[in-house]
Amino acid sequence: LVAGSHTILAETAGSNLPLATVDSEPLLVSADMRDGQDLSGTWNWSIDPYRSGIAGFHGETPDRGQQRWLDIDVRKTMAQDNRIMFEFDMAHAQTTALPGSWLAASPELRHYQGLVWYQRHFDAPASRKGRYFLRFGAANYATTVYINGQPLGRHEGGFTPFAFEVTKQLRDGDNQITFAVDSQASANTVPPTVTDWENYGGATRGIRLVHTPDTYVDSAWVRLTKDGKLAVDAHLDGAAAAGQAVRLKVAGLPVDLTGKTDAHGDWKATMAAPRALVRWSPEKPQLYDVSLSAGEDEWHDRVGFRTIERKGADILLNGKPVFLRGISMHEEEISPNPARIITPDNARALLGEIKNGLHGNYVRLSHYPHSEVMTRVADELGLLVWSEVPVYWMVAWENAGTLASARNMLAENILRDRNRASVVIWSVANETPVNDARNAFLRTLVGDVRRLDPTRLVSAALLVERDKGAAVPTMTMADPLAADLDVLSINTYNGWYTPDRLAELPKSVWNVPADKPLVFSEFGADAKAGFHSATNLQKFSEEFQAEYYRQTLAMADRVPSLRGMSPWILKDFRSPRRQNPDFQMGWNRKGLISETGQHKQAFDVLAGYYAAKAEGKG
Ligand code: GCB
Repeated sequence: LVAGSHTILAETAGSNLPLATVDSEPLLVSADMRDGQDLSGTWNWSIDPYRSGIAGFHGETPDRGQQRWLDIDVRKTMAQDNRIMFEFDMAHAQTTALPGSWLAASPELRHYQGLVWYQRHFDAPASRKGRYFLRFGAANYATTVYINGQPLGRHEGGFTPFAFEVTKQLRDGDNQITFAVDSQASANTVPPTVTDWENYGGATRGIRLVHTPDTYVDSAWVRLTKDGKLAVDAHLDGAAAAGQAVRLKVAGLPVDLTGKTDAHGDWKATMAAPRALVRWSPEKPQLYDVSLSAGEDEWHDRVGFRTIERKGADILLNGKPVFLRGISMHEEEISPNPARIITPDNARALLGEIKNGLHGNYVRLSHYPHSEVMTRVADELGLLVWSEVPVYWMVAWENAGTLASARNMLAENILRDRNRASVVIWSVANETPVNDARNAFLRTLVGDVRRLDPTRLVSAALLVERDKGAAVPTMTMADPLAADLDVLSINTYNGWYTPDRLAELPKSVWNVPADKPLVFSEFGADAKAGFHSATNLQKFSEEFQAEYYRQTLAMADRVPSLRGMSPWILKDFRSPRRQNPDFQMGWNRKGLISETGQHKQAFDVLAGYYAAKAEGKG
């Protein structure tokens, strides 16, 4: 799927184990709709700051003997034989609940970046047939997984799913999973060490034992094409994958498409979309139960059907121009102590503020792929989605391993979410510096998007050049990557990070290509909820932020090719960069709501603007 080999990031311990990528791992598309055993709940954990469980004192990979602590009763063994000694004993280590980052789980881990071991036991299903896969929704950043003491493999990247087949390794009765997850970023990781959000280490999304028949549908993509056809692409895995009879049905519609897989287990088919099909849109987020039967397997998903296109400067949803009334959002629940736990309720609380509170139709899920729960809830509520990979600020543009990692996470994200009607834009980067190595890196990612999913729009949040001599704020899009993108996206902070007077902002001049849609992918100002400064409009006051929004929205109204915006940001979020003791205390305060959900004045400014736009008055 991703051409070229994956160079393993050298600094990751245990790097002789196979790396799970889209080319080597099962994809298990729509795994959340499959039978399985939820392995959430109580796990034992132990920190390992020197990574001594995963590498010897000269950096060598430990042999089985050294790692016997993974699956024996350490206490009993040491009591019986005084020649034996282990420094890990996971069965007697402290416990925590997964999923969720360790940062929020224990005060002693609040600022811990490094390796943590997790272990739990579970009973395998009594009469087993078919295949079993251990699937992680995401673990941040580098994960090494063992079952019953045996290594399964590794994964890199903190925001996309991965799975290992464990059919042969499962034993009757008690089984045990151990994994080591290392959150430490480096100059070569994606993202690297410096960002503006909390690096939530750990297994932040669900862990499940997924069950399938011997031959199963590993990936399926069902969609409406621009020329009005229902299309399916599927891939089967297993001994009976080739020449298998397959059948696609859509509940409530006269769709019954049959065929046979080819010698590789692939099936592609199209049919005219039924007249009765109701297209998915934010106004009517119609979803259909889709099933694909193939031998013993029946693959399920809930899918919306819509088209998305660019025509000149317009974005067309189902053939009609749409203005993206959005906001940006991190994957962080509303809570005084978030742990990046996205349950359906947490996702609905966040996205509901956008849909119902702000009168929005769009969300930028920044700066990395969010939980699959989030994009499912976006489908259900009717919010268009910008989905992004964490190629953020300064990445090791010249490092082949870094590029391989970025390509793999982009592919994992696209393959996971291609069936989500909500997702309309894939973004490949945020605020990256223009230079040849970066341009080549990002063009490779744009090419990957076009190959894996030519049906959606491609973008990247870009920076503009500021004309220093001009009398009014004058910005020019000078990034050569603009030519490669469908949607031009600009992050702007004039009036917050620049000394521009807010009243001057509406006079701004934007020199951007007129023939492509432009979105303001970010603009924003910090405000501490409850801090007021009505007369002087001091920075960090709610009044300053509200006035900043009024003036920036007035500016936006004067940009002819503007087709949407996702101001920064829905909710205050944890960021180690933000240490002002009066206002920030470790939180980026650009939220329109506080971390506990309190609305600031600017929320109503944006809500009023979007309400007018939604009624066609804006
Ligand atoms: C940006 C970044 C975003 C930051 C934001 C800020 O341009 O894209 O990640 O959090 O500015 O608050 O400075």
